[in-house]
Amino acid sequence: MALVEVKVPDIGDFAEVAVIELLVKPGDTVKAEQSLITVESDKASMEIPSSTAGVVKELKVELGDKVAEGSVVLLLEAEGAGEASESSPAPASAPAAPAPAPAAQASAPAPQAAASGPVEVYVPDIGDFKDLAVIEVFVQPGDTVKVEQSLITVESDKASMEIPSSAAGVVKELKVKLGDKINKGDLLAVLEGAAAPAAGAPAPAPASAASEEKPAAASAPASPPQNSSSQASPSPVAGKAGEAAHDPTKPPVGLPYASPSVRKFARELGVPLEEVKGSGIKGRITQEDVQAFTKAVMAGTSRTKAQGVAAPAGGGVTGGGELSLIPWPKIDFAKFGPIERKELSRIKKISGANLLRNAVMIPAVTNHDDADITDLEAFRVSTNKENEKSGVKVTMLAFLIKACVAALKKFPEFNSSLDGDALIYKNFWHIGFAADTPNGLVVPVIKNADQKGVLQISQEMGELAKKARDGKLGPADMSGATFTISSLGGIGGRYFTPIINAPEVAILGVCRSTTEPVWDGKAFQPRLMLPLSLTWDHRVIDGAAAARFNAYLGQILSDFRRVLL
Ligand code: CAO
Repeated sequence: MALVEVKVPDIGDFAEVAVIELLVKPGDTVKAEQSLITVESDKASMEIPSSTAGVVKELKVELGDKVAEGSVVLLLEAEGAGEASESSPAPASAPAAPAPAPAAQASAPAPQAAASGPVEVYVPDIGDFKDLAVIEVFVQPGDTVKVEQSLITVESDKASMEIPSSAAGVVKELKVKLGDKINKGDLLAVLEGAAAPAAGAPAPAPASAASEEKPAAASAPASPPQNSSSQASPSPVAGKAGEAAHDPTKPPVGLPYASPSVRKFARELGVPLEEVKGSGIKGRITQEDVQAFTKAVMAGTSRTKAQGVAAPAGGGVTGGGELSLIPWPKIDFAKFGPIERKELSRIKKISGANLLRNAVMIPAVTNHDDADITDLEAFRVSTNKENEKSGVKVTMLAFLIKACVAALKKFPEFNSSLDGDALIYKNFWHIGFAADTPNGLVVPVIKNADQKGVLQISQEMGELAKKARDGKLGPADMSGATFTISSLGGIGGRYFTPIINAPEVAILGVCRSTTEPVWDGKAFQPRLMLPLSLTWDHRVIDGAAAARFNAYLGQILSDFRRVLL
């Protein structure tokens, strides 16, 4: 066993960065690449990993210390001498820090002076980072942006930062989408009527920097929470977060402020980071804070905003205490046959956390019913024949959206959301529809469906479904839904139990219609029947209202003229 000094690796042009988190202590066993400390500048936050595996002997830094490239972080009793040479800086695998990208060296292409034509915005110098994933897109074509306004957030497993615009203007074209991997010099956007600063692009800002005008996060496949820097002066680290530091009645102060790994941890648990109070330096949210928050919510002593109504004191999901579940089975499947391990897609990870929260937190019930769509289907087919040349195909889902709006207007509590002990009734009808994509489920939203005809809804749905499949949906396309429809009609099946897309309070599942013998009082008639599955939140809706909603929906679908009434 050799004693090695683990040093701060090449962190680009950062002269001094503050140690804001110690992730290990003497006696801990660490793996190579395991994060040891988190450092932060005004441009980015990043975790410094260990250059080698071993046992921590002595920490050489304290919270608040300023470190630079080559500073000794800790002494490690390395596993297997020779693996790491003493006193050597961290290997290339150590996180490269984003270079601060001073204006003069930033934008990859030639600097642009005040311009009247299109201006291209490129990814500035982000140090040695390669292939950073785009996790948030803040703007869309048509938006007006200012110089330095954040356009996207990028993230690796060790750092996160926001990439600002090098120019002001109107976004003509966005060249990146969620999930893309970007590198220095990549084209980000084309602006029109832009005036770029001659000096070039501003430096990437940390994701933690407070950014203005954030789009609302989509609900089901929500944009991952992002952190935010508190501008408060440093304060000593608070004690361990033993208790839930959460009060949903108080407005959040700033945006969540946490390291990339903590934000990832919160996302995996479906914890709304903006509701967690940080106990770290400058109010930074630590992993313990997220754990304490989760414990408190599960124990019923605290609640998230999405939960709305408080669980009775001491009466959590299991009626008191934590969810006393047995541990998840850990099985070595390779013992039974050949296996292959594949990471879940980003969309699956994010939507999975949301689905789990919604499934566990909402007392949901599903009513099944059938609607006679014989005449409606005949009308749809003839409309499509008449409109063949228009290129717009009218789908059953478009009729369903229109029918649901009528039902939501008649039963407004289905178009509401819980807010503590109150209901928010929404006087707008934005209908989400689940879309299956190669990367997972997303829920684009048809806005103001009450003001649109079936043809327009069909056209918009086609465009949104294509955007979804191409991975080009922005947060604005997926936010604001008041009710969701999940249609498996094009695939098959009879009935299913969809999970409510919180903070909505109901969702309609639709399966494949089949011709069935229906008794008309004298004889069986062949009728085309559409299976409906309505899942509803029992805190807001009761069984009778749900049965009435389905019955009314069935009436509309069997005679669509009722929509006019
Ligand atoms: N009964 C019978 N046939 C149906 C039907 C129904 N309820 N709904 C659609 N169809 C038919 C359509 O008419 C179309 O037939 P033609 O090609 O002959 O015209 C075919 O099925 C394919 O329809 P579609 O699925 O492409 O179109 P859509 O408007 O019904 O749905 C969309 C669009 C985006 C919702 C769909 O493609 C999709 O992604 N569905 C999956 C949603 C999902 O995964 N939900 C589960 C969520 S829980 O995990």
